Amino acid sequence: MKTLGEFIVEKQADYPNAKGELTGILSSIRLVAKVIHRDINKAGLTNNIIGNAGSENVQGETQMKLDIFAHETFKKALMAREDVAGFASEEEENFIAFDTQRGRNAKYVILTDPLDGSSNIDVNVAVGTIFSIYRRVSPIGTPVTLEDFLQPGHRQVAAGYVVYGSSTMLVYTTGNGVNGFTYDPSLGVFCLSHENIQIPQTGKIYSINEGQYLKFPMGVKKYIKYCQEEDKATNRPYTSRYIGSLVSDFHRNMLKGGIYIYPSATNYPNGKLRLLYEGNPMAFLAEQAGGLASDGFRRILDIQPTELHQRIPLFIGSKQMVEKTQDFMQQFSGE
Ligand code: P6P
Repeated sequence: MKTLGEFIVEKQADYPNAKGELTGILSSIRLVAKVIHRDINKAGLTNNIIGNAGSENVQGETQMKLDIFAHETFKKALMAREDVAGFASEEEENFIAFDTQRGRNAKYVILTDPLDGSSNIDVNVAVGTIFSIYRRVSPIGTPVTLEDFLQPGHRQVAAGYVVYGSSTMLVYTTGNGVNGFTYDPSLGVFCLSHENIQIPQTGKIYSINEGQYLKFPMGVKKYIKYCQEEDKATNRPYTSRYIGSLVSDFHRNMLKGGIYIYPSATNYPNGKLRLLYEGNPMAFLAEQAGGLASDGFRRILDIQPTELHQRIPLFIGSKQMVEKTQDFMQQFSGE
């Protein structure tokens, strides 16, 4: 049994000039995952941390108490080690520069959705934490700038998620494949349980909120009907699974194959999900596992961000399934 800590140190040896900062960041994330795991698993017992906080985030979405708790936990863990120069979160309008001497001299910035799918907590459905790490582009020794966060996804140095489900798992990549670690609360360690995850090239599961069907572009409507047609040669009709939690739907598709789609819609002209701390990290993981992520036309990782919280349509999962959606989007574009 190999622990996450042993794995990180072992892999650091692959980067001779590494000074351990990325290792330090991953250790902070490991701690954050343990703390959030602990409190999510008590959510039903201690009412002071479930339900909404009576506030809204930058997107105008109601913040759940655990959203804010997860965000504050992440911020404190990063500030304690100062291995990052800056931090951006779904729960905070602007990025945070760690403007101390150690912070200014740090090489990396991190972006996170501290608790994705949090509206599901009160009904005991799995939720997740998503993170994305870049090397800063502004000069070392100065406070970070917005430019450090608005980098295309192909420049990520690491990305991952924690899924707080029937078990808590941390899944991440540093650009050399994807590995999954399952948390053993009795020992307080994450153990390597899913080495070198490879997403099947095709699958039988599609995840989309079909209740919004009438609002979707024609290409998406045509693809949904394609999934439902009878065709044994291509294993159709597919199975529809939609948990309402990106991390959970994506994690299942990573292991079993499948596609998750949150397209543009008349009520979400640019989609609902955010490019920087949902689309990009999941796209990095998908491609590292042999899958693909697109906005329906372009590779997610090639998109040049313009705003910290910008939204993006997301088609992500098994490579052949994402490519099929791109064919439909191309064929029916403009309809
Ligand atoms: P809808 C959760 O709010 C989230 O960002 C994803 O985790 C999830 O897949 C999606 O939104 C659900 O959105 O509009 O289908 O309820």
